[in-house]
Amino acid sequence: MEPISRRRFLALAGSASAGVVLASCGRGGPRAQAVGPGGAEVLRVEQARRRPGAAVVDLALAAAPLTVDLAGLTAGTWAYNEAVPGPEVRVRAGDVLRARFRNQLPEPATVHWHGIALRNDMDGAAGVTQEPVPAGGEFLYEFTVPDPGTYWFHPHVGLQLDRGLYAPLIVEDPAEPGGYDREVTVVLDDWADGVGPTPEESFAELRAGQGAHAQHGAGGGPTSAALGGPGGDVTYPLFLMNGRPPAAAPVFDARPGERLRLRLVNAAADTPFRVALGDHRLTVTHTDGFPVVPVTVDTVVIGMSERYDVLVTVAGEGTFPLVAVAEGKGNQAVGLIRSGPAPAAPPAEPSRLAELGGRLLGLGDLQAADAVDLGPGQPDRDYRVVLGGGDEGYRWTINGRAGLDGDPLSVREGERVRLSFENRTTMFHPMHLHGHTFQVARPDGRPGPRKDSVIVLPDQRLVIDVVADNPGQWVLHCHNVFHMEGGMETTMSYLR
Ligand SMILES: [Cu+2]
Repeated sequence: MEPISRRRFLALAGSASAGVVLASCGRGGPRAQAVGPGGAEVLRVEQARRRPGAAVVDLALAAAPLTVDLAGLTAGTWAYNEAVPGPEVRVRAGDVLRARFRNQLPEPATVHWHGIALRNDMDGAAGVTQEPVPAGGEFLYEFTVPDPGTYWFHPHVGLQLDRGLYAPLIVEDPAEPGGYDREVTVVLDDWADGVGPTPEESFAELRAGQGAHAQHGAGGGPTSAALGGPGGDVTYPLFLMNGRPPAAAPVFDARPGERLRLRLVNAAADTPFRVALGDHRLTVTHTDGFPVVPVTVDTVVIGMSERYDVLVTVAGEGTFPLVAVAEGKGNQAVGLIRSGPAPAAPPAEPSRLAELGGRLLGLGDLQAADAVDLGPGQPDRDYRVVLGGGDEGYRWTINGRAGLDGDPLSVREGERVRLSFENRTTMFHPMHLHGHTFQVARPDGRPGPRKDSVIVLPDQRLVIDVVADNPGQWVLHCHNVFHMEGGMETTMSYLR
């Protein structure tokens, strides 16, 4: 089957009312058609998701320049609705989210609803599912939100995610089993905007071989044992929790003995975080929105774009540091859980928390809850996805090709598709598939977790299965935004 290049796709999508692209399937063979973002299949699946009488949640969302105060440092950035993070959006599973997006930035932008199994034409992937919204323009995103869990949204144009453009999207479960008294959303970010180089300057440095990557490429940079290599490529002056640096750490009030559900979101561009709570253990209940068999650990490393929901039982009265150390980098973001009449002062040296060196959650500790287990099955298609590059000119590749002009991974609706990642680079890559929640294969044969983003370690081979039940054109990419901009992206392309 002849692959469809992105440019050809866009050219043809614009001329076909249903967004359908024709691709010839070799001389004399049957013709295959790619399912366009607004294709009939996409609309059929959206119709099947939509329940009669579903609530519609309206959201006015503006992206615009903003000046923020970071504990006395004044920084210019770009943000949603004049806040970093942007507004926490809450809907219930089954609701329709209708977001009127106004782009008041000086350049084109989109909104990508990360992790949501939504209709393809609302995915916000610039150049794949829509043309970016021009400066001064508007776009109406309207889609059914099918699955409960912790999600987030951000732009899908260039390096914009590295600005302040991110916000949590919490999808409540109408059948929530509960088991906690209070929720706390914790959004982590690496920050240089307005106080360091722009994302474009950092990227140019990386391309020129002057960045952190060149240093660790020479063997002299910091590494993380948990990640088998460096934590990232860019040095950031600040790490933020809910938009605040450690000197203005956010305070989360609680009561002794309460059970808290912490919804941890890593919205950073280039930084994994190791999270721990002083004097507490963490019971992991969900990752990337989907439930797992609960497992209790001391600390978790969260790759870029991943989410972990953890339960903690507040030990008593006191102020407990919630620490997110930039893994392999060293600085940290900090918050405080305050219970009872304790002062909101951070204990000394939170980075020395014993929990940070305690039992670390491994991917192999996670098992899908029965309700979301795909079950055993032989794949209808099995693709190797070789992750390469990172050396000359900061070019990153999938199956030897950089960028969306490479061969897509063709699938058909209803198939079970296996992707076998092989990481041939010296860095970890948090690989993210749009529009689906895949299942990670465990070597022991037990059902691995359902996720939409998964860390693939250097030299690792990691296998995921995905049920192709959401037709369209879906980006598969590394969620280090510099790696993605350097070429580590492709598409999973539905054919009919
Ligand atoms: Cu990467």
